Amino acid sequence: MKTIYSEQHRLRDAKTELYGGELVQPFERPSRADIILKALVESGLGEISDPDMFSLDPVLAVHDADFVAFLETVWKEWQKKGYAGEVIANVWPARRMQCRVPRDIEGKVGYYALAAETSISEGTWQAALAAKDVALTGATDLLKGDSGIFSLCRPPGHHAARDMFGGYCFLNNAAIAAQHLCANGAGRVAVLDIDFHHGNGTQDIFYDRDDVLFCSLHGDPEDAFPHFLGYADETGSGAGIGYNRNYPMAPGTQFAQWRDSLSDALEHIGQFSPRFLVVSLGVDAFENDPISFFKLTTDDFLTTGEMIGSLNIPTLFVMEGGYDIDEIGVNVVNVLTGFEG
Ligand code: SP5
Ligand code: ZN
Repeated sequence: MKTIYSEQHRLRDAKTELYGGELVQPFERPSRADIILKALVESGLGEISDPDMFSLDPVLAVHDADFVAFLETVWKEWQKKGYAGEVIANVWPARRMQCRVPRDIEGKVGYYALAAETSISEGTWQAALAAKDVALTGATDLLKGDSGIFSLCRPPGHHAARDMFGGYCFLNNAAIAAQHLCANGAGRVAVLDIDFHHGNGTQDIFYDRDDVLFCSLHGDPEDAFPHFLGYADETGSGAGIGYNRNYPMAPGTQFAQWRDSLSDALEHIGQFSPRFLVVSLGVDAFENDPISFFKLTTDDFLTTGEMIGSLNIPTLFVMEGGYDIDEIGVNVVNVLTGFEG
């Protein structure tokens, strides 16, 4: 399987994450991609290619133009204010307040943020642009006839909604790729999200559509980030009713139960019979992940890849989360190897 990878991911190197009331080194850091790349090379899974460059058009097909303009300019605007630190949201349009975009940059940050843990740093926008190129290059390869591609995106994307960043995500790489496949392949696309966290951004983007099926396996929002989306009764709206499926699971969930959810999701995807499958590939369901509570083992990721591969649908794997740096490489390689086998 071919991997698409860009060195530009290094430009996303924030110094701060708000965690437990402290500013800590972010869990989502450049070494994650280094370890994955190293494991891929050692596995001999396939060639590693640079991405092609794409315009903003495929981004604007899923994100609002004012949000994209905000991401592009926020660092400069923040600098202009003379702040010494990174961009962190500290106010929101909460219940019964005005949902208008304010003029002031601090107000804008709160308007477009869905969480405060994600600082915006110098270079974040450039890295996010490269990550969407990595995803779109993979999608283009699928359109050319490849049966499986790995887009090693960083920063991740699945929490980024039409007009919100957060959860370490800025542009929704998987949604941008899925929309590009829809627009150019003239067919239906399924998105399967196996990251530990609910793919709230992807759900938001496709919620009212019947040409994109979204299925997400994740920690119950009662107990896990993003807390305010991802319940089982969220099934879609309008034409999209029945085309959104959530599988929230409890703290301590082991593979026996997780694989039942995966089987159910794969059965629905099979019935939907999409032309392409996009997998939001997070490996934070791993037992040793520092911020998650599922108990999947390294071997379970191999089985997961095999199960996805048994669908026999051309598949784009898009990298999302996974924070146990030591094992992130082998866990990712296992999913891809299982898929190939
Ligand atoms: C792409 C992705 O995986 N984003 C995840 C963002 C999670 N950010 C909030 C983390 C809050 C962690 N609280 C967990 C406490 C564990 N003891
Ligand atoms: Zn995650």
